Amino acid sequence: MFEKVLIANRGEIAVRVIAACKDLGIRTVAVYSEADRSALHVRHADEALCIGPAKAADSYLNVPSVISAAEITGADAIHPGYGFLAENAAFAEVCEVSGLAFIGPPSHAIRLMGDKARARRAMREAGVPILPGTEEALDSFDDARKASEDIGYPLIIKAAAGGGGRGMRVVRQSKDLESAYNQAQNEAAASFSCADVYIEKFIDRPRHIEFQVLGDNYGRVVSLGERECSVQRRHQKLLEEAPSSRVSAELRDRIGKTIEGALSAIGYSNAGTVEFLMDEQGELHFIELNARIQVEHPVTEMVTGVDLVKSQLLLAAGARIEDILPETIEIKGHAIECRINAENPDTFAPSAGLITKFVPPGGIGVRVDSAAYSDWFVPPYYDSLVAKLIVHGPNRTDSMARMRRALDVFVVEGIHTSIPLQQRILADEGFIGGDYDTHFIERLLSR
Ligand code: MV4
Repeated sequence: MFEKVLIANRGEIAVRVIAACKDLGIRTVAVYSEADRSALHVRHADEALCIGPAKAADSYLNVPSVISAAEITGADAIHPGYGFLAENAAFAEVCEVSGLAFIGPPSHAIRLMGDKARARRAMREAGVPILPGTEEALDSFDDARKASEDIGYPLIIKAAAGGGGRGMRVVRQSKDLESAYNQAQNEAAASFSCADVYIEKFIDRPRHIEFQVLGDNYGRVVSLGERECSVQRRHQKLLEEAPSSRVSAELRDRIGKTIEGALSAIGYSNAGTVEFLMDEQGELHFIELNARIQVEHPVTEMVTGVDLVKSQLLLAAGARIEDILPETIEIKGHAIECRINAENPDTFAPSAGLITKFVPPGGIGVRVDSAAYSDWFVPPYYDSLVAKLIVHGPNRTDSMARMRRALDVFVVEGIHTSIPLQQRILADEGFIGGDYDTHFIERLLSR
């Protein structure tokens, strides 16, 4: 096992990774920017090094600074958390050649999944259902025209280097294809320095359902079931739950087996999330694979009892799946996570500032993953997540009741948060009935 792990991240995920290291008796190194001197992850780690100015590009994203910090402190592994360097294949490669274990998938798998068109082909070849569309970047508008004739309308043009919703164009009629194709290409080039785009059949009212996997270095991959992530606003998830009320045990097993085989075939290891869209018929279609631990991983931890971050550390150190996981993964009860963001309640713009009072809820079935505390200043440079509130109960009804109770007593003063919006969601009949899709928040806000 590793002796010392450097956490190349900040906020709640850095605190979460440090906790898993401590549980395993591993020493920890925090890195921080000049804006994060008083951050909680700095206090929790055994050692901490300042790696640069507030701007992420100069600190948390600065590869030479992060690698130097690992070398100076004698760390033998780096955990990237999510965001920042987590899905940077070049960074994973630098770790690999510097003799530092990268706690995540191998760089070749990160690179493959970073190209969404190639990822589609790899998954289709391995038997995972995908939407009709192209499996390579389009070479010309002529290519797009030909593809559109097979796929039909509506269709969606996506950036190959995109993901998470940026650089997409929905096209409903053939007369709009050319301008959409050109716009998508220009946007892709500007946002990702890669103009490659591909086409997919468009699903109008999808549910966003994703499967958690863990893989070892010996070709074994295991599915830990799904999360329902359709409650989102402008591609920012606000609430996630596990399991999904629309996924039967039969569908969970079938898709689980399929992705286990597919990821094993491409040499995937460590943690990953396979994203699907569910259509109106209840069929799942692969769209992307996220090669990292995700924000919403706790809901899977609550219903499976598996510590995913501890598993990442053990797997990266060479453990076998059969030595660290139960023989069969059972889904027990129901879990919900609310992402408590520091945001303006009207514009939803991130709102930095001093938290004058922070009193998180507790009690049976309640977990809070956070790096916030009373008198901490939320810096304006990073994402606006101040806490993840996670509840677990024997079933969805009890889980929702626990979430309402926890939201009601969660005290965050000095800044605005998303708590009032999440209280509205938990009071909504559509949500309570489990009948919602990715347009749910739009409809809620227009009422
Ligand atoms: C789609 C889609 C409909 N059809 N692809 C947005 C995020 C990115 N990961 C994929 N996204 C979508 N892809 C096809 N073929 C609709 C969306 C989409 C969406 C997906 C998940 C969660 C929220 C969403 C909000 C708007 C659009």
